[in-house]
Amino acid sequence: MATRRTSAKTASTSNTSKDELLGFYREMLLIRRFEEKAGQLYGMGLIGGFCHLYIGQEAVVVGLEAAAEEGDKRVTSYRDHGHMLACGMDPKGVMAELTGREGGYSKGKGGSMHMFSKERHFYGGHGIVGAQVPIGAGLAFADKYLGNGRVTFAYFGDGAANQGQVYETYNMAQLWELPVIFVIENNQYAMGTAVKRSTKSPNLWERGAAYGIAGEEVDGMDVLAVKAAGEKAVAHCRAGKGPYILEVMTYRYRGHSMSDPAKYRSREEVQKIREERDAIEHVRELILQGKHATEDELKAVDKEIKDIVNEAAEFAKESPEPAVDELYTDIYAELAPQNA
Ligand SMILES: Cc1ncc(C[n+]2csc(CCOP(=O)(O)OP(=O)(O)O)c2C)c(N)n1
Ligand SMILES: [Mg+2]
Repeated sequence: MATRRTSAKTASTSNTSKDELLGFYREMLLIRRFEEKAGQLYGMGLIGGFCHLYIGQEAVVVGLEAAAEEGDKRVTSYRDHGHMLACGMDPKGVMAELTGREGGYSKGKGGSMHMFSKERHFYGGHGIVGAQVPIGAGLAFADKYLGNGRVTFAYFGDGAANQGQVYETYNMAQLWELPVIFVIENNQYAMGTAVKRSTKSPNLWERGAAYGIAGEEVDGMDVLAVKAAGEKAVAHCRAGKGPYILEVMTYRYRGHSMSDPAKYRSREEVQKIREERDAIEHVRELILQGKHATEDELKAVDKEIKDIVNEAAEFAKESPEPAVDELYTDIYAELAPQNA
């Protein structure tokens, strides 16, 4: 069994290019600005219910999407806006869903935690902690059955990693050698509970060893390291070697959800990570140091991203609320007649 710990602290920058670095910068910035805007719209009362922002964790999805190929699948928790943007879903449709409007991905009936895209192979958006993990294995089971070479990314948090269904899934996934990458987004907290208060064993990825599942820890604030680890995991799955676990060490800058007063950690703790470890700043420095772009060129990218996000917010505000008779649609699946 090949469990091993790679402190992929800083993946070599020699394996990257100007285009890739600028692409990472753009994609991570899109998520951050989108989430900041969602926070504003929430504050204005335009978004209701729960809203869990992804700010701070951008390098996780952007790095892993760079390792994915067309047709690969992804499924995640309620902290899902970043995953949707990173896999190519339209910011307008995501924002309109957040505001509960007809133009949203679930016609305004799902909200932040319940969006799907068949076209982009995004399977939600799940509010029940850990529930997406067996669903991820199910998606991978279908792909293995069809023999189509696809891989599923099943994302979950450090808190979810203590859920029983995760371990039942590990067992089945390894038994059936399913092409699923279990991505533990270890952002150090489950609501207000720090990992060290909930978890005795320090390395969550190592728990896969009990099932013979290979895995490793990854620096989730370094998008190049995440991509490199993702490529390794994808190659493992596509070679038919079964599941793989990536424990991606990251940090969320905002509260658990918009209603979190965040009394369980100090402002200094958050500030220190923002200043010293920020994934977007890291890529920005690599771009400037490598002279891949000037400050002015990066400012132009910032402006372009701001415009995309503003357009998404305008679209979300202008889109009408769903009609009342939409209450009765999309409840039951349309079943195809059997043996008719
Ligand atoms: C089965 C279940 N138990 C409890 C909750 C309430 N709850 C929502 S999020 C959360 C914390 C999960 O933390 P983690 O898995 O680390 O994900 P993060 O929010 O940090 O992304 C809890 C306990 C829930 N939604 N579902
Ligand atoms: Mg967490």
